[in-house]
Amino acid sequence: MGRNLTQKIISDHLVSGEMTPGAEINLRIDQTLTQDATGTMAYLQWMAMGLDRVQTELSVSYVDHNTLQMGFQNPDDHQFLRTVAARYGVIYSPPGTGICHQLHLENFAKPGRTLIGSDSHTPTAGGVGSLAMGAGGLSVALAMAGEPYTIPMPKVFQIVLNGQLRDWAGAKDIILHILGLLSVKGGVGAVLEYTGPGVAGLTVPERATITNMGAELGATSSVFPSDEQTRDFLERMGRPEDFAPLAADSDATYDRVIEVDLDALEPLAARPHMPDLVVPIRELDGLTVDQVAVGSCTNSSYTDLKTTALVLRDKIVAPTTDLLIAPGSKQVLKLLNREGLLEVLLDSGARLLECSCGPCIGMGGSPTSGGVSLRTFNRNFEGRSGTQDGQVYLVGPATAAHAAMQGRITAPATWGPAPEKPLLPGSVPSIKQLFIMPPPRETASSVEICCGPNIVPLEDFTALPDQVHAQVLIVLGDNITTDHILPGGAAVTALRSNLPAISTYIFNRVDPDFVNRAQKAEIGIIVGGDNYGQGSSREHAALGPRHLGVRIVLAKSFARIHKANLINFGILPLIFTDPADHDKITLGQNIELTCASLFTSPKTALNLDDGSKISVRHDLTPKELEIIKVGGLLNLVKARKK
Ligand code: MIC
Ligand code: SF4
Repeated sequence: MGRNLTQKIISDHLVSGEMTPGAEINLRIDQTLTQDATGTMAYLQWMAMGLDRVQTELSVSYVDHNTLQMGFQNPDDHQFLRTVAARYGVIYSPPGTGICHQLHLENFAKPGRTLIGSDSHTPTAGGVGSLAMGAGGLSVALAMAGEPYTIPMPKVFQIVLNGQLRDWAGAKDIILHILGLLSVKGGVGAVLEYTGPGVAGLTVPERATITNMGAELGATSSVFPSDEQTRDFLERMGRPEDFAPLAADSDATYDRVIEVDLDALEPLAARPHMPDLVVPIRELDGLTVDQVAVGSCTNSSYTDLKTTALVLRDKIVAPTTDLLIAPGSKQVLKLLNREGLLEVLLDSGARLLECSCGPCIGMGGSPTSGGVSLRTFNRNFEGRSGTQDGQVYLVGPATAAHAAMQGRITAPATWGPAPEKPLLPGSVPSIKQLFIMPPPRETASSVEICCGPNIVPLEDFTALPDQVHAQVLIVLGDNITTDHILPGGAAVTALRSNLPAISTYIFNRVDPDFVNRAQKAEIGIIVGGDNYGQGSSREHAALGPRHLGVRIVLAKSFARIHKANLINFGILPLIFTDPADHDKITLGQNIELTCASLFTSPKTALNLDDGSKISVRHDLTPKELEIIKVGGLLNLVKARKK
């Protein structure tokens, strides 16, 4: 029987396990990436493993999230990351070089390779046919140690693209359309594999926009075949030797088939405050726009910024609107400069930001109180922009540029004829010299690792007691994001290397009394709804609660990366047997659980202090149970080394 592309890459990298959806598989990982906000923790964990040199084909440490350097904490992090990279054989990308996913796509991603990254948008590399997945920092550290990466074998959804994009519709509208169809949890447990006649017409930057936002569907990964577009892109990037053709067999089968008619697509937006609240732009006609931001790992390629520039050529941004532009990499910036487009953007009144994540994670660029912000980004969760009541709409670059010019959203029918699709120029400037290559193994051992005072080694975590008496610390609804659990923004993100300090921010935007309650209770339990922990890969959303004594999260269902992070740090993810029981639990209630029973049966009962019982279950593998029992994966790794 024919195989789809996902199955081919998985079987090429399968170390053990059965390729049956849901069964545990272990994959050999070729490449890893980290970014600064998750990287310090990842490398602290790597160092705790006591190894000498990374074992992967390629590992890169990018600094792109927090580059503000307000105070010593953040530059100390960068210095730590630079010295760790040199010491252990990792390539270092200094602050200002660009956003990890854009840089990885341009410089390192290869068709058919596996990549895990301590960032949820790592699947961007699926645009060149890598099987790329977001993971917690500890999982990435283990992959750097040469350990296989464990995931449940994903289902594979075939997304058949028919026809071609027309008028002002762009790649962002394809993925927004799919988000509208499937919802923010519609991709959980699946890889989205793109096929069909519409694929050939999409360039790699367009494909990368689509695979990037597969993360918003909760998908394990998203992947495009490697074809003539891929060859063309890799040639322009100066690395033709990295091309390899790759496609599904013609008789491949899939777990689900979703057809998308590209001819019928029009510019779309995701309304506040979820990426799946998708509406046509024409329905937002007339909405006043206070801020427009173009950039992020979703839409910061040269072609995205060229689209923006073509709309703004000889035009001026509306006086009531602030236009921010963050190019995805220095290569993009150099190209814009070389092609005369930087001048177009600057002359229009756009503000040029550093090549970094910037406003996407609240590093400056927050909108006004209650202000409407149109962003070419991938997440519009409440408060993520840094303005709690900011109204963030996710759009493509063409919509963003028109709104910046008009100061309001206008119907695409009034925009006039769309320009020809922008393409990368034939020759592209290299920025390879900006990556700091690690010294050879023989000299690397003499590199001194600089560890500033805000960098606190990870504490030891205790094993799970057989019997847990816990207090309900918070009861939450569906789709709680990791931004709810631990906000981004400059002030909080500067503390990513200091667990005791950052833990004081857990749930602070949702319930400012949470930390206080958690500190008083000896052991805590968090109660969530469906898709608990969607969004980022930040381990701190598991580590913080663990530091505050949380040992159980009971939810209707979990997002993949966050669930793995909970397990990695010894927090038990339990599921309601009957989701309706969620409403029976109240804040402050005490519960009792015989954890020992979970090791013999996946079902058990929670005893509530009003005398009632609630049936709960887990879907953990024997290995995951063992990790939780000993108090976390690092404990297990250390125990095995002894
Ligand atoms: C995000 O987009 O939410 C982030 C910031 O890139 C996170 C990582 C982090 O919190 O450091 C992600 O997507 O994993
Ligand atoms: Fe950076 Fe935003 Fe992309 Fe996260 S989603 S990696 S914060 S640009």
